[in-house]
Amino acid sequence: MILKEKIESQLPEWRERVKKLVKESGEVKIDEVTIGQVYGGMRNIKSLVTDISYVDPAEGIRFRGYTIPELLAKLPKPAGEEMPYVGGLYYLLLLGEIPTVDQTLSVEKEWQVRSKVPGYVFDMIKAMPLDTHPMTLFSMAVLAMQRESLFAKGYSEGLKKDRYWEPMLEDSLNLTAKLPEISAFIYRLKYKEGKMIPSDPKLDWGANFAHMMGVSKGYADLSRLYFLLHSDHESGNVSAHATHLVGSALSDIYYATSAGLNGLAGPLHGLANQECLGWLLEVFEKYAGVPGRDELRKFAWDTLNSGQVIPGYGHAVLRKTDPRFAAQLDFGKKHFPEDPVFQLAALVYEVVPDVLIEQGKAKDPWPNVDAISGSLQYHYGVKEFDFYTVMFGVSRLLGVTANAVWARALGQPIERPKSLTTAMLEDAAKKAKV
Ligand code: NMX
Ligand code: MLT
Repeated sequence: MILKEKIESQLPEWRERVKKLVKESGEVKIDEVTIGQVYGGMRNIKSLVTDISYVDPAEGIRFRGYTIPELLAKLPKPAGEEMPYVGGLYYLLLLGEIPTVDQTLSVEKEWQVRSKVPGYVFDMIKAMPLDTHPMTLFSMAVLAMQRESLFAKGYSEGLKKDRYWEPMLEDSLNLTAKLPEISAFIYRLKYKEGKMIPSDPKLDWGANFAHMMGVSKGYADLSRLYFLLHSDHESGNVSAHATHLVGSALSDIYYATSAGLNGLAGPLHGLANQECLGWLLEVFEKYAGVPGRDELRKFAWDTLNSGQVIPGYGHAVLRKTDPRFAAQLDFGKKHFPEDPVFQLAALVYEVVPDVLIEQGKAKDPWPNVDAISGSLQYHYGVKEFDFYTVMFGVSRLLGVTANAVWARALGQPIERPKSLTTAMLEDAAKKAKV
């Protein structure tokens, strides 16, 4: 398999590079930690490492060194389509190289042959109450497949540590291959009376998701874009960090990614995209359509004054418009500029940053990825917004599994930061003042 062969050939150099760095420069300081950071969600403490993506506060995400516009231009695309194959993105995330068409198709093929979802997963989902949140069903489905883990099997049979990454890669491919069908199954079960659309093996991973969702033409391109944009955002975000933390205990990919999905389900993280559309629709309903700027300003202030956040705005790292937001804005402007909910999301972008600046609390008044994604889904008729975080999860598992393979390959240790008591911090504060 090309992914395995290529990782195998890259590994000696990577292992040597990391070993040398730690041996020769392990004591070099890269950061200092303040009391504010310890009490403030560890914001901006430089304590994690990943080579798969990097978020620059002023520029936004680069995947393996490439910006989003670069990736949209360079990654291979299905004939006649606008957005790249997701298989090509996964190749890039895992290997750091832009693939050729053949290399891209080899990942798509790997996924296709591994795509059969065990029947017990569907039985379990069907056995749950219908009002269970789709993220709960999705995370349970991933966890249920833990019995399939080749890493867990290899570990229990005494696999050598330097080979751990191999079953981790197998598990990652086996898991990611099944995500389109599992997620579309949850959607159709909950919202389309359980009428399933069988998978079409002729379609690429992203288009097959769109097909199984039962959504019209154009949605395959949006799905591929969505899966690319949400895949990775360096390693400190809740879903990536939770996955890494759990994986660091040598828990397998199913345990680790299910944990990551549970973090993604929080309203300050992935669930914000469902809340964003809810907020937009509240505005829409109140003003019976797209309001004027002053009305929108007032609505935003009312939200803030009632103690709520404006979903989709602000970010822990970014200090400018999220380029993932910009890519989706461009998509909407190109394909459906007249759509009123999309127009509202675009108008919010013109009005809300000034409101947040005036309020003076949010460090980043600009939109993040979630501020607009729901309005694009809504346009294609995917209006059940509590499903949106599942799509975020499908995409995020691409990034976190690629990270997990490399964490094993480089033998990253169990995570265990140190905690202090408040009295110790008070003591440190007193000493600092002397
Ligand atoms: N609306 C209102 N207040 C805000 C917003 C916002 N959109 N963003 C930040 N603030 C407030 C924040 O609640 C905090 O208030 P307080 O001091 O009273 O606790 C203050 O501004 C300072 O927060 P920041 O340091 O700017 O933000 P932080 O890094 O703590 O949190 C987010 C980042 C993203 C959690 C925060 O901006 C937020 O809650 N945004 C809305 C929810 C959202 O869009 N989440 C999606 C994140 C992206 N994702 O895909 O996961
Ligand atoms: C993400 O994509 O995970 C979000 O933007 C949150 C983050 O990066 O902190």
